[in-house]
Amino acid sequence: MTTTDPDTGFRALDATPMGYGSMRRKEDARFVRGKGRYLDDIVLPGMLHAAILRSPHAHARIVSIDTSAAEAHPRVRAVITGETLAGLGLAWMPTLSHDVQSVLATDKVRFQGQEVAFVVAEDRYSARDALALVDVEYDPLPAVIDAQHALDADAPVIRDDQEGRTDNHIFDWEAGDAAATDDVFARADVVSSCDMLYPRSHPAPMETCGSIASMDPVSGKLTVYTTTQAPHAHRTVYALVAGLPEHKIQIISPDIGGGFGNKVGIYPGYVCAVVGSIVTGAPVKWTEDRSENLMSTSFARDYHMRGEIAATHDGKLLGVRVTVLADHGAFNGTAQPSKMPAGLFHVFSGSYDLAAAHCAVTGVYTNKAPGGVAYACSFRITEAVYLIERLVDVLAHDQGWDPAELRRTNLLRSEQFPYTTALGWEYDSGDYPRTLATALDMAGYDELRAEQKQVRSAYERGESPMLMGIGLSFFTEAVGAGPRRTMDILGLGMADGAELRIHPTGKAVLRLSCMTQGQGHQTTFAQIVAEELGISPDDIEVVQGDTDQTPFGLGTYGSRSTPVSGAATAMVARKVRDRARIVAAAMLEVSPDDLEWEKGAFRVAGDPAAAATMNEIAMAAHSDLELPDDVEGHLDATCVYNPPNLTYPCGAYVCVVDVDTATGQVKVRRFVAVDDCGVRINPMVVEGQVHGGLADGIGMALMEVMAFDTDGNHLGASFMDYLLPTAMECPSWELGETVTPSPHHPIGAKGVGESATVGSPPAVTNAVLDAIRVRHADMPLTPAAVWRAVRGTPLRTDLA
Ligand code: MCN
Ligand code: CUN
Repeated sequence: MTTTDPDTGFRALDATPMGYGSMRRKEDARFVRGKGRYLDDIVLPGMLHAAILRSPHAHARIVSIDTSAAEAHPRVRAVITGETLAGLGLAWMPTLSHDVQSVLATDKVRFQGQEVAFVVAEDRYSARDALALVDVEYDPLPAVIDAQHALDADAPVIRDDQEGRTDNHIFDWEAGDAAATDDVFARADVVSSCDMLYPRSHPAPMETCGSIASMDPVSGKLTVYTTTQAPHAHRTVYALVAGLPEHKIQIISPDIGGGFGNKVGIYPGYVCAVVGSIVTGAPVKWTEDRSENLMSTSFARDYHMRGEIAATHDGKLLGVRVTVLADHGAFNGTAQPSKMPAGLFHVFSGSYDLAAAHCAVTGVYTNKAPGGVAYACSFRITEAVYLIERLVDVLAHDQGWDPAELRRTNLLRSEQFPYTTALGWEYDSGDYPRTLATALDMAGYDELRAEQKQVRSAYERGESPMLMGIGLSFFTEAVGAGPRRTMDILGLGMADGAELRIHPTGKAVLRLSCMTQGQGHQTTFAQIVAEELGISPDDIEVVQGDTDQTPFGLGTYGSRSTPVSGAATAMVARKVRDRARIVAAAMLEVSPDDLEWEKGAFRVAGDPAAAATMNEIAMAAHSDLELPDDVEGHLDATCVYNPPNLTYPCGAYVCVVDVDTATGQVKVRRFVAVDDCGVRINPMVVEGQVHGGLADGIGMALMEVMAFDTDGNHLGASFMDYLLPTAMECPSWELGETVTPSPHHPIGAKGVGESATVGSPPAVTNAVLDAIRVRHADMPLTPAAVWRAVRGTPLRTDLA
């Protein structure tokens, strides 16, 4: 149970802990004073500004592009088109999924908002003005907007840039044992099935994406300031694309105003900024505006799923079968481990002990923006958890079973861990029944059901339009990709480096490859070192986001920072501690084996007065103290951590809603969330992560959708149309916890950054559908969708 202040709802703070515990975030001293340093705060001498001309059509052939009027603009310094780039071999770039993506269109445009021309000017306004002077003649083509028709025989072929292509099919991929699963279904007493759409959405970080590229013509060094969650991965991709060695490329990620997956990929604007800098000989800055962000840089989800669940008469779950149609947009640019085109979707057997499971995923091209997977998804686990948690509720609905009881009797039991699922994942640890019981207790489940009955009677008597719903979800997350043996991105194995240096005065600097976007790494990674070495977190500086200053590693996404970089941090601190033991032994003139570690100092066993503190050891390590021959001086270490397995956090969520059947309006009355992410480094930061993710879930379930009309016009390109949840829609969260440490992680921690985004959408959806007793309706359950569902005519919200 957490120590939450009952009046404020916030966790009570500990004094600055010498290790784990709730302490205020070190970075907030800057952020709350407006002293963050974001991309927009960086101004380089002579910097030029760029803007991108985008396609108004979802699908059209480019007949001609006339740039002469734009070039004649007095403040324009360069106009770059696909033709310019083709001359440099840069008109197309590799995507994260072994496809290519157009940087600036040469032949066709394939989605509304696609990049067509890049204008570099002396100021931002002139660059924007000059866009209107570029004259593009288009020959519009019919567009493929509904993924369910992408494979129709008469569907227009989107990717005719690929030789011999006659359709919009990208891949077929499957996981699990099809025959065993069919067998289980043949033997089952009851089967429920359901078609469901996890609609296209957007990460929508507060800061949009951008880049400042500066190519030094003398040294030949390219410096790129950019909003990236993965600086080292970006550098390697630039190296491969531009043919420059890594040491001639420096990627600097300044403060990031939210990433949520939106800042994993490399966008055409980034590449154009580099070319712009080469062409003009000056630094070039490109930043997208809100509409460009929503229309062009990444999307999330867009999975059309058909799921089936099999069970016995008495409610024992047996198996799950699913087929997925994945809408990947015009270029296959989704980010996930290379060998898994549907990411980690195949954890969809969830938190239950199933005999068999199978999925078949088909990816298709449509005339929509590329770059899927982003938005706190743990590589598609959002979709997987939604699928199974909706299916369990559909089954309960069909059989008249209680959804809490159905979950309780089928959850994995703690003695089954480590547990290998029917799909081959090895879950590391968990106490699922206790986690669920904690949530149901906190919610007062039985009393809620009793109240719901009364509310429904009043509704049925015609006294009130209101209904009440109780929605559950139980999720298992899989975070911390690697191991590198099974997981890579573009051939780069998913291990992370860490470097730790203790200065002579005992202060420390920790250098990491991961990149904070708001998660508080400056604080929490310092706390890991503090816990291991007994140095105050205030005395440990965490350096991230500059490839010249940090070791190689794949970056922050899929909640992998704590599982991978966090493990690297603990391991490197332990290496330093081992070195410190040798130094302390020399100081105290005893054998290293005679020393006992007590946080912050080594003491001589049996003579507690004889001790050396970390501060003293640090100074001695840099002094003239004589050390054994094979021991170098100083106090530092490096480490590369290759995770042996993912970590598997879990959680049980209970959402209570009030639904007005007259208006379709849903109010989330209560939300109980019990998360288990193993050992918590900074419980306050963990709760902040959970709060954010729960709000995301309300957004997804009730309001967020990237809708298109049949011509492919994007209907959500501003925050007036693409609705994000605010504090107004959120209740005061009620959080709880269980702690089952990860057995293979050096400090027992599991990632948590996406848990709530993964776990909350099905809880909210299940609550609304529970209220109105409707078997299924797709998210977002907007007032219109709820109103229609109540009246038996469901609405497809992603198409207009
Ligand atoms: N933490 C902890 N104890 C644990 C687990 C985590 O104290 N047992 C702390 C960590 O030290 C870290 C934070 O919680 O400060 C999140 O850790 P982790 O779960 O490792 O996730 P990452 O740091 O890798 O963050 C990535 C994750 C992802 S993938 C998305 S998307 C997302 C999310 O984080 N984007 C965010 N949360 C976000 N929060 C903010 N404010 N902004 C974003 O862009
Ligand atoms: Cu999938 S969004 Mo986060 O992994 O950067």
